[in-house]
Formats: sequence, structure tokens, C-alpha cells
Amino acid sequence: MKYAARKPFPEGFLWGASTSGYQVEGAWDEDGKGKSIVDVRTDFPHGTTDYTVAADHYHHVDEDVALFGELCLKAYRFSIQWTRIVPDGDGELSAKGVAFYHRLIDGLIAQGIEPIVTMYHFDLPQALAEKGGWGSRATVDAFVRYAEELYREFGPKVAYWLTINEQNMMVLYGSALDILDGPLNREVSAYQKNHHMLLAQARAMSRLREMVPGAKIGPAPNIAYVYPESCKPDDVVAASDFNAIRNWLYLDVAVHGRYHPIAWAYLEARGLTPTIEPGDAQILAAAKPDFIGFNYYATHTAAAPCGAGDEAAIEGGDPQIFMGEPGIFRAIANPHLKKNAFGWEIDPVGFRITLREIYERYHLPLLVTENGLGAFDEVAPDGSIHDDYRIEYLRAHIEQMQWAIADGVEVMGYCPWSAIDLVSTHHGISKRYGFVYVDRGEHDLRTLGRSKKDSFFWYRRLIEANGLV
Ligand code: BGP
Repeated sequence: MKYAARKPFPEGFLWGASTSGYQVEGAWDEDGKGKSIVDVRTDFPHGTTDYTVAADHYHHVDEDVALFGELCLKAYRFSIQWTRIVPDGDGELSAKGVAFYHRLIDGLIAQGIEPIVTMYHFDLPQALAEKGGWGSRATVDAFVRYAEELYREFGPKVAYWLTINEQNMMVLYGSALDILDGPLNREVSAYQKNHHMLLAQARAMSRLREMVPGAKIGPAPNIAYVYPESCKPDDVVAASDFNAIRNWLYLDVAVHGRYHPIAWAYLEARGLTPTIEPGDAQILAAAKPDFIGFNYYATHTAAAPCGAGDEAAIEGGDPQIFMGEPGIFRAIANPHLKKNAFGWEIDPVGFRITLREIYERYHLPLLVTENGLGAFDEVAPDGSIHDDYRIEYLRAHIEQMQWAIADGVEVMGYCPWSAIDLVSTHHGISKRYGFVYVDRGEHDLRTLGRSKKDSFFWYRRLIEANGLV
């Protein structure tokens, strides 16, 4: 639909920015922090850096929060590292780890920035992975206990909580990136682990209700609408199947407490249905999110499977993301979309479509927890960073989000990835997303100094105007 005029963003809209603990903090073994599965990873693609220093946010926290204040952020979405709070995942708490996040949260609040806490962002404690990881129900109990500790400590200060970042990406591609259980526990199916994570999420949502009345909580999957390659009915079925497997499986359980029928049929056909124990259905049904958080980077396009080579990845795209599945769908490069420097498609209109689809299905307010452009930024001789490509990307997506608001979609906030440069999941530090530049290379740590990119000043003006200017 085309409208004559845009609707303004609502008052109190949460203009924010995102990071995750292990990608930004560094100090991976300081002050009693335990190791997580990402800390012990060694096989980095393209010879990129590990996460030991990252953006060294742990040692720059006051400076970074001051920059976020200067950026006029209304919200900051970050993750707490489980291993900073409970070093071995289910034992003693670390007082120093707890103190670090109090310092961060207090700093944000002093700047008038709403903290939005992700409880879990790919960083399972290694000690738990060694005891069975997400394949074991003991990890569900450990997660719930960790969540309770977070609510007890930070509940009085934090109004918005996110359970698990990109659970669907962990299940679909986690073994390729070692972000599910690390290289361990591969004998347990990813869908059994998924079921355990869904239980952990449901119990954590229910405990927040009891422990911090008034606080709000939601899931944070990566949702990308899947287009059919053509109007050929078989292509439409393939797209619908992949939508169910990739997107709705996760949100249906989070919101309705039951598995999506097509996703369940897929699990049955593949012999992948999880063991569901007595009481699980009640746990899932009892939990209700207040909002849906989701990460959006680009849509997908699917064609009917053709029997051979369905699993081939799109050439030039990210193999972990643009892969088909035999008998289900073939991944297609969308000829109508541009690509970024890493072969990822760029689809702002797909953002509007994705917002509309989620809202139509679930009728809950939406919080965009990630969206952004990874690029090779260059520092000019005078120290400035002219990232006009990032401004263009964000502007186009914000514009489409505003059209979604005109469509009647309730959007409560937008937290692009990332507040500050950090170590990317796929491409190290060279693939930058931040409004704030961090002076370091893949293996040369340089000064780790901070500087503001052009997008910093642009985003600040936008926030001050409560929308596009
Ligand atoms: C999401 C993750 C983030 C972040 C982002 C960008 O999947 O939640 O942690 O890494 O993708 O991906 P990349 O860093 O690979 O460009």
C-alpha cells in the first residue's frame, strides 16, 4: 500500500543500538570470568581474530557509555555473559562479574539510556558444554537459575529483557559456527537441544513475571521473510515450508506455547522430533512474552527442490545462511536486490514485509534488536570515517519501518547492530558495523581508541528528531 504521508514514530520510541558481550567486551579471562564455548574456539574463518580482546569494552566501559550518551541513545541492547556471572555455569556467582554489569547499567541509567538485556548470546559456559550442553536438561535448570540471579541482581534496574539471541540460527547453522555446544555433544540432535532451549526460555519468562512484576520480556530470533522465487505453486510451497522451519517454529512456541504444524511435520518426516517429557507442554503454554524482539538483516528466496543439488549455497553469499535443504527448498539469489561487500543481500522493503508478517501472526509489539551493514570502513587522514553507505542502509530500513508503522504494525524500538565496532561472527573485526570506530586490526591491537563515524552524527540527529529528518 502507498500512503500519502508517513506516520510519526510514537513518543518514547526506543531508538537504540546493540552489542553482545563476547563480541565487544574482551577481558575474556579476567576477574574470575569462566570460559564459554566462544572463548575456546580456535578455528576462525579467513584467519580472523578471536574474542579475547574484542573492542576491550570491559576496560573502556565508562568511555563507551559516555559516547552512547553523546549519541543520544534512548536504549542500549547488550548481552550479559553467563560466564561472568556464574563462571562454571551452575556454581558460585562471581562478585566482580556482577559488579561489572551494575557499573554498565548504572552508567546507562545516569545517561537516560534504557538498558535492554539479552541473557544469552551464543556463549554457553564451556563447563556446561562439557557436561552435555543443551543436549542435557541440567542445562535448562542451570539457565533458569542464572536467569533468577539476573532478575534478583538487576531486576530493579532493567525493564526490558531478551531471552536467547538467534536460537534459530544456533539450531540451523550452529554446528558450522560452533555456537550451539561448541564441537561437543554432536550426537544429540539440534532439535532436541532446541526443545531444551525453548523450555529454558519459557521457564525464564515465567520466572520474570513472578520475580519482577512490570518488567517485560521477549525472545530474540533472527527473522527473515522467505519469498518464493516465482508464482509457481511449488515455489510457494517451498517458501512456506522454509518460513515455517526458519521463522515460525521458534515464534509459535515462544508466543503460543506449541509447535508450528508444518515445522512439526518437517521434524517428523526427518525423524528429528524431540523427546517431549510430561509437563513440557504445560511449561511452554504457561509462558507469554510481552513483545517480540527480532534481528533482521535480509530476506531469503526459495525455489521448489529439484532432487539434486538442493543444498547448494548461493554463489558469493554466506554459505551458512544462503544454503538450501535437500527435498525442502533451493536457495535462490534474489535478482532484485543489491549485495553488500560480503555478499549479503540488502532488502529494506523486505524489512517492512517481515515486520508486517510477524505482527499479523502474533499481535505483539515488535522490538528490532539487530539490523545493520557490515563494511570495511576506512579512516581518512584527518581521522574522520565517511560511512555514507551505512547511513544509506540504515535510512532505507528506517523508512520502511515507518511504512510498517503506517500499516498498523506496533514497533516499540529499533536497535541497529552495532553501537560500536566489535568482532563479527563470520569476519573478525575487519567487518565493521558500529557508529563508533575502534582502532584495532585483526591481530594488531593498535590504540583501541574510539572515534565517531559520520553515521554517529547522522543517527544522533535522527534520534533528536524522533525519526528521519
Ligand atoms: C547476528 C548475531 C550477531 C552479529 C550479526 C552480524 O546473527 O546475532 O552476533 O554477529 O549477526 O553477523 P556477522 O557478524 O557475521 O556479520
